[in-house]
Amino acid sequence: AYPDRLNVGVELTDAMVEKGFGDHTALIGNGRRRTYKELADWTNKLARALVEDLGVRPGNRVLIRSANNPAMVACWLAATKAGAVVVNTMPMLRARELAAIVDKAEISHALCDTRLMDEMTTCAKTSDFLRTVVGFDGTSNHDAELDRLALEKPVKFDAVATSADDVALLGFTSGTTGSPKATMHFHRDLLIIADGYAREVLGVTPEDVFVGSPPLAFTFGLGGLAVFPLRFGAAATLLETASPPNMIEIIEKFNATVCFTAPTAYRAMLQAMEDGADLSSLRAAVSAGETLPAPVYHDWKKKTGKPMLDGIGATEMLHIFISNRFDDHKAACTGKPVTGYEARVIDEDGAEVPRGEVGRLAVRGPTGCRYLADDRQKVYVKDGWNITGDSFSMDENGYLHFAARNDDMIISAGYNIAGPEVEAALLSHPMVSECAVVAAPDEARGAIVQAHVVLVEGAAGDANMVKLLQDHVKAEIAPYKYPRDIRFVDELPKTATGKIQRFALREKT
Ligand code: 3SK
Repeated sequence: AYPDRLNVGVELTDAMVEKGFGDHTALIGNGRRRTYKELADWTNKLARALVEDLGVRPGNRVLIRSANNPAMVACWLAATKAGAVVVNTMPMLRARELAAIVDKAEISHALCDTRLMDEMTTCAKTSDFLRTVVGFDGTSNHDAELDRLALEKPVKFDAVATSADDVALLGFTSGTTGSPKATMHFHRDLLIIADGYAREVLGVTPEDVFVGSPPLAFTFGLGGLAVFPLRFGAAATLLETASPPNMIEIIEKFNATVCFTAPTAYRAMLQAMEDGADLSSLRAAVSAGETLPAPVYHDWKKKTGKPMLDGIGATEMLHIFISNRFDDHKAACTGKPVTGYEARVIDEDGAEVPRGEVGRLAVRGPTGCRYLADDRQKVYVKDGWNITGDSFSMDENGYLHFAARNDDMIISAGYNIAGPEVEAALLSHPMVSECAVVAAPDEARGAIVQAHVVLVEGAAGDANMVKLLQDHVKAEIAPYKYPRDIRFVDELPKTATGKIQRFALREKT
């Protein structure tokens, strides 16, 4: 039960000070530590600057562009207090990708780490919606325009008394097609995921210290590295570059207790433990974003004596809705629904399949999919059930087991990459006549982007061409999406009606 009027920005800051957490550490990052009181004051000053100087009004859509750092969290909370609907975005996005988001979400204001301004200003030149772009100092030196505007403001701000079911956040997901979809989440939803998954499954306490790799721009990261710690008076450590060595350094230095990352990073941490890394402070290792290989689960248990908690979430559902528990976990198993959620495994007609058989995973619960102005809503939500893009089976005891991803999404080292978007980038090169992109299994990354390319006549499919095309994709779209494996072929397998048969390429890999 939540009050009708609720602002999640206030709940995670001023309300925590009122509850007595003012002196507790809230955020650690970029060499600084901030208490809940400091965070409340900082976000109130920023919110004043947004409203009084930049004209942010309730319901305005505000984009934030930054790597994971305390300033990004402060900007998110400040814009939320001002009643804005926030879109958090990743630093890797190029102007074209930002423009698609700006247009879809009708963004009026963009708050951008000054180190990432170039692509933002390029994007602003092409947008009819974007009125204001303002820089903030992601290094926490408070040395940018937004910081200067905030500096002289009083530390009190009358936050907008939003309704619990006002939209607070637009989570973008590129889905299978590469054309971005925005999922709308309410102020209340952000508390539900904390009071559900984080409380019930993780048992978060004020003594916890969080660390992890998912970008705050994804709901996985925003929940795991900001909402969950701040809801319970715990501390969040934020890393701009969350490589396994950097995470290990933070775990050792701050005795981190809860880690959110993908299996690829846990594999590297296991290796580092062999070389002396001390991860004994971790009480909860959450694995999500890609399926947890059984050997990683077993090795972790053997080395640490604690379980690794595999779970599945989705931007559409906001966060993790099926998970293992500390006292109920097994290998190659995603666990059971988080309290409040229900899961079914269904066939094409929506009928439940027999236990043990693979079908489509359908879930419903207190959070769920609401796409912003998108016909794909009808496909994702049927009769109140969210039809995820995953195939699962449910065993006799109600445990869910992942089988496959239904769509063309490639999950590589925790990143979701839409195959068609990479194809579009490749096709924009004059030497490429046709192409198809699929996921190829990979030891280290789980999967990699593999491109099958037909070149224009006379072009040579050699190592130089591989490099040329890889560089081209990196310049067109976020570099992590580039095809690590390129194969030159004479023709692509197609149906009689000319559709490329990607499954035939997958079978070859
Ligand atoms: O698994 C995911 O991709 C995910 C997405 C959003 C929130 C949480 C998770 C684990």
